[in-house]
Amino acid sequence: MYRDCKALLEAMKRLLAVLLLLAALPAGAQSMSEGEVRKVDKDAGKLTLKHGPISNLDMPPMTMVFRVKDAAMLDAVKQGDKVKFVAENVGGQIVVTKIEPAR
Ligand SMILES: [Cu+2]
Repeated sequence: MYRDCKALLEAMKRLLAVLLLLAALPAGAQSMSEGEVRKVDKDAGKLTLKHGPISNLDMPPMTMVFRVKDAAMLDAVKQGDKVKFVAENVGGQIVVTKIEPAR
C-alpha cells in the first residue's frame, strides 16, 4: 500500500514538472500569424489587417480592425506592408501584442 502511494506521488511529481515546463515556454514560441496592413490609425491606436488564420484564437482568415498593445507599434508599419503578428485575447478584446515585417 505504502509503495503504491509513493509510486503515485512520483508519477504526479513528474506530471507537475512537465506542466511547469510547458507553462514556462517563452512567448517567442507563440505562433505568429501572417497579414497585410490595410489601414493604420495612430490616433485610435488601431490597425486594420487582412489576416490569415490565427490559430491561437481559432480565427479564420478575414479583414478586421485590431487594437495594438502599444501605439508606438504603429510607427513600424504602414499600409500595404506584409507583416507577421501575434494577436491575443486580452479581457475579451483582440489585441496585437507583437508585429514585425514579413520577409
Ligand atoms: Cu479576424
